[in-house]
Amino acid sequence: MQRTLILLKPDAVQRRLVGDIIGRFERKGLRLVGLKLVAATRELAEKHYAVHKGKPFYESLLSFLTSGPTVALVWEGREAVTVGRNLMGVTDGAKAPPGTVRGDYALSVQNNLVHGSDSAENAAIEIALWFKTEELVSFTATDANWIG
Ligand code: D4T
Repeated sequence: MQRTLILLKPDAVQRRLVGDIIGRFERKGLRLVGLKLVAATRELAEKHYAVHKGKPFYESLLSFLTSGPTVALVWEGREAVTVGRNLMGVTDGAKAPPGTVRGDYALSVQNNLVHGSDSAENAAIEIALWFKTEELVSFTATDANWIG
């Protein structure tokens, strides 16, 4: 069983796509164990995107992530990291295949609606960055035998 951090970035909230995107993760069978609306501070955005510090798009990326509310989600399930990345599609919305969030709704590289952890190790770090332990609620899904 794995957990992943998924962010619905400010463009997803502004474009009223929150319900649609959450629905995709729910219907796939992942369990929602954390959910909140966050006005990301510069400090939080810097920590989240620390790996990109120094890159040409870094400042613009920070401005984007701090420009409005972000929905932070933690999903749990089998291969949750890979499943999350597959539901999102590749970074560049223009190249993401139809059927994925970015493939269906994004054209941009920066304004690509969602973030998803890229490894179980990074998921643990990112979840700790966005959530306090007591904000995560683990539960047994009543349909677990059907979904696996
Ligand atoms: P995130 O981290 O948001 O899930 O996106 P990806 O994992 O798909 O992509 P990434 O880490 O390579 O990039 C993080 C973030 O930076 C934006 N970006 C990226 C950008 O604005 N310009 C660029 O040239 C690149 C490569 C998009 C996502």
